[in-house]
Amino acid sequence: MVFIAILVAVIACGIPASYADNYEILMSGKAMTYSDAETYCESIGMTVAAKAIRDSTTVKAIVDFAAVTGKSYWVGADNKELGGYNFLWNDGVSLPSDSDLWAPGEPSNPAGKNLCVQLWNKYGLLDDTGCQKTKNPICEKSLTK
Ligand SMILES: [Ca+2]
Repeated sequence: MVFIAILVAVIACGIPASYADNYEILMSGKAMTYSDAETYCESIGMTVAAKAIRDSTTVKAIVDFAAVTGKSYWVGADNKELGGYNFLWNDGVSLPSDSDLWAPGEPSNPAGKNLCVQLWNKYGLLDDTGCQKTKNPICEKSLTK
């Protein structure tokens, strides 16, 4: 049996905090650019969520919470290094364009130079979009290191 206790931190509302069994997860209530999301997560000793999104149990809890807030969230992946369809998670792992994590028809704009990846509230799945848009960050800290 997998134990998951989800307590989600929504900063804007002051509601604390989110934990899964292998990850501490913080889903911020404040929208910001992707770059600012990276800075924000780092400022609290976390990174924009990547491993937790690849973890089928944890991502389900995250998607369920996102459905409650109705927000779209940055996850830690972009194609800034390699361009095109070559999306990488921020820990260097490839995010293939045929991954089941993508929303229907996504990634949709591989010609863009600067594309970051959101957990899109429309589908509860991933979408490539402009890094300057403002989304709420999902930060993670692995508890298993
Ligand atoms: Ca897209």
